[in-house]
Amino acid sequence: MENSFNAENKKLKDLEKNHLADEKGAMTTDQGVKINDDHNSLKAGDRGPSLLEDFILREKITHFDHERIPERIVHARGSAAHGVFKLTTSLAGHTKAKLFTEVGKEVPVFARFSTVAGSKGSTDLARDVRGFAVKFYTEEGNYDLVGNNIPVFFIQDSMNFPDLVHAVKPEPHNEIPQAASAHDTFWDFISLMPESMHMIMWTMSDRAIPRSFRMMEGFGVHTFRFINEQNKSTFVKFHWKPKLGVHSVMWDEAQKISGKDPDFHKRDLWNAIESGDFPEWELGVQLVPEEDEHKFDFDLLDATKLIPESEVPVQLVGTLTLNKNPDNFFAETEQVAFHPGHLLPGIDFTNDPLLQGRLFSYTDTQLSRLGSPNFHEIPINRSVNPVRNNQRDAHMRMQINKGASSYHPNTIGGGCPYQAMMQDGGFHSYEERIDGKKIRTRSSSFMDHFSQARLFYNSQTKTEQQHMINALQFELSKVKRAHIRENMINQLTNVSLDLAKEVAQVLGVELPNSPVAPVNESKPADADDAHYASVVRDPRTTTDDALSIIKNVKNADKSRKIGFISTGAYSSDRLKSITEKVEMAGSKLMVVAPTLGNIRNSEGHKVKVDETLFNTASVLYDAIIVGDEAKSSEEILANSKVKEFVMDAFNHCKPILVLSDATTFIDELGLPCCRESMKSAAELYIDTDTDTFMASLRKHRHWEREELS
Ligand code: HDE
Repeated sequence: MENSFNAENKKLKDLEKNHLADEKGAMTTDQGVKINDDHNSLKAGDRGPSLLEDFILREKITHFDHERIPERIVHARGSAAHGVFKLTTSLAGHTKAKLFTEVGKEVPVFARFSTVAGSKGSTDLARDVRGFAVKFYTEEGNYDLVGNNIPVFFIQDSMNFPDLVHAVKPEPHNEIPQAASAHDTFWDFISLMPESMHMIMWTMSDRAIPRSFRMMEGFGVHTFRFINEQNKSTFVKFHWKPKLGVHSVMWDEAQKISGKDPDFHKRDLWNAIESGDFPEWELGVQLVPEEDEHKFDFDLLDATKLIPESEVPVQLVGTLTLNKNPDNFFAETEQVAFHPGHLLPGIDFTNDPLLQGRLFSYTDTQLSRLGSPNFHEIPINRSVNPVRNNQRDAHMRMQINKGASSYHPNTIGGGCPYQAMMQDGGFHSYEERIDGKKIRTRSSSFMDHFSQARLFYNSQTKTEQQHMINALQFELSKVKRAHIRENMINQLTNVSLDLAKEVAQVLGVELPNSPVAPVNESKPADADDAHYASVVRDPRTTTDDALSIIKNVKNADKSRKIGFISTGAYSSDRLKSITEKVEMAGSKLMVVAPTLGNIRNSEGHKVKVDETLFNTASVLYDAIIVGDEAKSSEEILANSKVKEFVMDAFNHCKPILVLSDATTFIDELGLPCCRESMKSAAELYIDTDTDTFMASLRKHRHWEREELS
């Protein structure tokens, strides 16, 4: 059997090779017949009607007519890359999965990042959760870790998922708005689902507008199980930690990027990999011994909760490196089929009711999206371990199964394929003891909806809290129905009265003096009233620094795009030394000038222009260098595009290096915050020398600037 599979596989590979070779040769029909004329249909006379017998035209148009497949219901817009995973620390004590025990072995992977709400052609910079799905092609079979860049989810039970998605997608009557949660149906649903408040805190934070896929964390979200050789189980939560650190953009910036370059994240990932700047993440695990299942003040099975890193530290155990872009977007990124149920021996599910629903959904959706139960035969979905079973036929079957038996048990096929013993790697579900009534309810251990929302809000810096307030003000002010805005303010009072107050004041909603029980708060039938009230409205304010982006800034000077804005002439000595420093840090300097081609420096040498002031924008750079020793500040800022560049960079708190006379430059800029009392460059966080500029870059942003105006 194995030989026949390998032979088939080889045949397919040869076919693929031939196919590729053919692209360099003569054009053919799908049947391999060489085409002599691909520009004119067959007609009766040179001005006559086209003929039905034109099989070449019919084949071309029929194929074209069927080119699209349904986009994913959620996570439709995505970008992906190939890479490798390498384990650095064995988890053999906890799991028998070779992926997590064979240190140093390179396992091929395919990772896809996505936005959730928008269609395939929507913008990358929507305020949204990002999908972070990784397929590991291991020798024991495919393993998919299908996670997000936020460690919790909106809902606790899969029963609510279609409603959540209907609510966030464009409204059904007019299909507006695209890729945005700022509309009535989303907030109506959220205002009636108190359990969503923790996730809402995350989506209203800067986590929902990442600077790059390469600069976001990933989380498995659910609690999974590891099973070791002795069949002992350990609970596990998975984390991806980006080596470039976690960085985000600002909301105003995100909206502008959406117009200037809706493919910003897609392009960023593609270009980084093409230039050999391979993105990397460390895989982390939080391990909880089975005996400790109930030691937390939340339920490990509740996907709206995380395990604070301050309670269970994340152990780093391996590295993911993405090192190759796909050859074909459709064949790979579009057709890849992830599934949280693609598991390996040594890894198992828990009874998280959100996860349990997903186990059904992902195969089901592939059947309608990819059209056949044979989707595992599409090259990107194939297991590297040979597939042998008695599943047969169906649409688009590629494998040519040989022999007379397609059932088990059999004698005709010599009993093959046979069932693998557990000790030979046969998958064996964890023998969890289950003893319960068949019941349609929510466990009372799932009832605390606000403690972790508060934990998240309280763990943020003032700047981050302000961004969350601004986000809620923006989103909720887009809601037309006043009662939805009111319901939302009531929800927020349970997270923080201060937060609720700040948001309420721009919504024209009156703020209650104390937390208000949200509409539709569902108290589990078995919960005691007093206990329920104390848990749900628990005023504790704990913090965990791991939840803040700003408290953990690192490597912000790496892999950045810095715009050198030129109006024509500058001192080459200065540029050379800046370029050297920027490149040494691992970033890139791009020359932006009024026209493409070359500009001349002050010594008359030609310098290549990368982008023009008209085809790019400040929001597409991480930092800018502007000014010119050969020109006055007045001359430089007379160009309105340059002024716009600087103003945006200033407002988005980006590092700015000014090479000309800074005082006049600032004066000419006419920053609103400095009109009355002229501020110095340092007070405005504008740099005038390269070293301070490089230090600014390492901070990512000068958030202090937000407080100037
Ligand atoms: Fe998904 N989800 N999901 N999801 N999800 C899909 O599967 C679903 C959930 C996630 O790059 C779909 O192939 C249900 C949580 C990612 O191809 C669909 C529920 C998390 C991706 C589906 C959830 C995710 C998907 C759409 C609640 C984080 C993109 C197309 C019970 C842990 C994978 C597809 C890719 C995609 C269903 C909740 C992550 C419809 C029913 C929680 C990253 O099957």
